Amino acid sequence: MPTDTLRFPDGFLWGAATAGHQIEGNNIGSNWWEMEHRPDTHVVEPSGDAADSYHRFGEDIRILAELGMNSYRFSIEWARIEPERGAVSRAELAHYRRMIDACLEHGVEPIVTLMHFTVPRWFEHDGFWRADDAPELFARYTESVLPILDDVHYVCTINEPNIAAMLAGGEKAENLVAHGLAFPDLHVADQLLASHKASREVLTARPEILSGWTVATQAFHATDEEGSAEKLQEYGHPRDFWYLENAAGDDFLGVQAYTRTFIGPEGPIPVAEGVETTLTGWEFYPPAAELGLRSAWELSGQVPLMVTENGIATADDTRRHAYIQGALEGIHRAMADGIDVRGFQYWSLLDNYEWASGFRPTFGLLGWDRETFARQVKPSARWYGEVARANALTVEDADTTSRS
Ligand code: GCO
Repeated sequence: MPTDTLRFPDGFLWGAATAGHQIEGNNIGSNWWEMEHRPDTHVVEPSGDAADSYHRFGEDIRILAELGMNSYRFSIEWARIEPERGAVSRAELAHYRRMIDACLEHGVEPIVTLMHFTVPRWFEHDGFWRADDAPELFARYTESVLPILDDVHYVCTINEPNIAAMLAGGEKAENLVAHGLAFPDLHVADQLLASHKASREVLTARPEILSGWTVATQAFHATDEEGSAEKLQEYGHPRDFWYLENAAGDDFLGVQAYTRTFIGPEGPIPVAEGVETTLTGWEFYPPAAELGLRSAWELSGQVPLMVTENGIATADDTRRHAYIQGALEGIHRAMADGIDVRGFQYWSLLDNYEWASGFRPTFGLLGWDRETFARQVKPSARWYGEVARANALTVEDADTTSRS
């Protein structure tokens, strides 16, 4: 089969993403831990020890680097840094500094997320994002973290504020995308934006840091029916576009994309019969990242972008390879059209705790033994690491494929 090579720019950040609560284990001070253990909880299982990455981060970062990646996106748990209102743990700050150091020692660019869905219990009890002082509290937390950010260049303030606002609107976090997204709590959306801005303001004390938030893009497609295009705007704006527009002026914007959503005149349509779906029930749709980038670039007024999450939950690792291949081809097309994309962070480095769905949807490049936590490198991880090392992707020749 004739092949072609798609080159990526020097310094392109090839990595994988994780979130503290989903991999660390025993994040007991967080609102999610508390919720997981309520008698009436809707989550299928608690996070427990998760992947024990709180203790095994050194090994995880070493494997990532040895595979060929040059960046790692991970999050700091606010609940560990500030377990009680106003009480900052120096030991936990030192823990996350060790993670940053582990990255630097391996030549890995650390991409640090400050808030990936979970917040301290006390923050939720004191009014959550609805509390008047929420932006101030988030800024104060950012100030606590500031001293450990030496040599960090990318900080994601708030992960998926759009999903966070929908969760706050009462949605149960059970596979939002597959069943249509709840209407967001607009007050929470405003509070998240204010918190993001307040955090960015604090981060300006370190001019070497580029900061932004990361948005879940949905690659909406209108059906041919009358009214679908209008519905797409009405549905998409408060759930997706508003967050991209409000990234205007930020240093960068994270795009997180997995699948697409069809919109008919009445709203979102479930995935059609016979279409390949993943373990989360989402359509297998590799161009999602490209479409997210195009939408983010346009709506933000050309803020530099990074794919901060893109991936697939599957038990068939060959589909992961195919998904990443397709996604990267699309990202390359977007870049060839002049869109500034700084990097690609596959979701996720490890099989992890997929929130209310528990451990069943496996997104990881690495698996791990449920008894011993021993890491297992999947073939897709070795292949992806080689792409990263080469800074180039081999594709079937354009003549023999339907690349357009
Ligand atoms: C999110 C988060 C991740 C998820 C991932 C797969 O998008 O919900 O950023 O925590 O695990 O997106 O659903």
